[in-house]
Amino acid sequence: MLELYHAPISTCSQKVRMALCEKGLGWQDNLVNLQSGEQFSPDYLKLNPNAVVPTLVDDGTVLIESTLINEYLDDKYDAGSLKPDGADGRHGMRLFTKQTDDTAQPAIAVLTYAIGARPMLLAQPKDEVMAMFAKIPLEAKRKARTSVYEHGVKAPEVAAAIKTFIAVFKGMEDRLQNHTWLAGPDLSLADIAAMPYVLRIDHLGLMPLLESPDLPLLAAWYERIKARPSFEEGVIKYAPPAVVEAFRGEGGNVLPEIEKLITAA
Ligand SMILES: N[C@@H](CCC(=O)N[C@@H](CS)C(=O)NCC(=O)O)C(=O)O
Repeated sequence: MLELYHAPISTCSQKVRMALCEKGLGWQDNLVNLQSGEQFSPDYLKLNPNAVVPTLVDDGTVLIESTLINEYLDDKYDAGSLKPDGADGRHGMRLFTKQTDDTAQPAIAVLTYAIGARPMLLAQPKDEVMAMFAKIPLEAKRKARTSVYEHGVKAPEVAAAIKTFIAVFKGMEDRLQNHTWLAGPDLSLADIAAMPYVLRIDHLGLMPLLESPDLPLLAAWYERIKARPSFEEGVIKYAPPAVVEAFRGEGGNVLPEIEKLITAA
């Protein structure tokens, strides 16, 4: 039996849920409330010492790291391969998933906390918020989280995150010059890895990053991936409309400042 510890709108959880749906696999939901800090509970830390979601438990085997979980699912379960044929295609796919893990994931966390989550955190007692941040195991992440909580979109990490997404989206556009999907003619784990970042930028209302006339293939790719049944089933079904609406509203409030950062990037 597959048990997934995840959070409804977490990008890494969306990635694994979409892969599970593409593979036609069912799973049991174990929701982890990231806002209240359930990721730091001693029981959860035994499963995932990094204090993050998702974690997959497959018949007692504990798996962490969303990219590696998706590779595991594709290796273990036959139906519908999510990897390109051939060593070079697979290298291309893994280069993309590695690069997005290294760059897009920390950058999306910065934008999400600076824009979407910050108002909710500011409404909580500061000492409680700081006590929660103090539990984040990685120093760089702890510092970035504190900086965007304190300074919002004026934090230097936000300007860096905008630059990161300009580069990530340009890289996707370049890949799409060669084939319909990011790593070949068929949808692969590369597309599933990219989807949550594009969606989050959309949910945060940062459309100038996506709707550039220089990114026509990315726009068409986004429409194609949204049309997959796995997108509805694994992603949209879990996204609370009130949270998405709140994210868009907060994004709208800071859009003029974000546009300045895009111009300066
Ligand atoms: N490299 C990890 C990153 C996981 C990650 O950062 N998850 C976020 C949600 S997308 C999380 O749990 N954040 C909670 C926190 O940072 O406190 C993976 O791909 O699984």
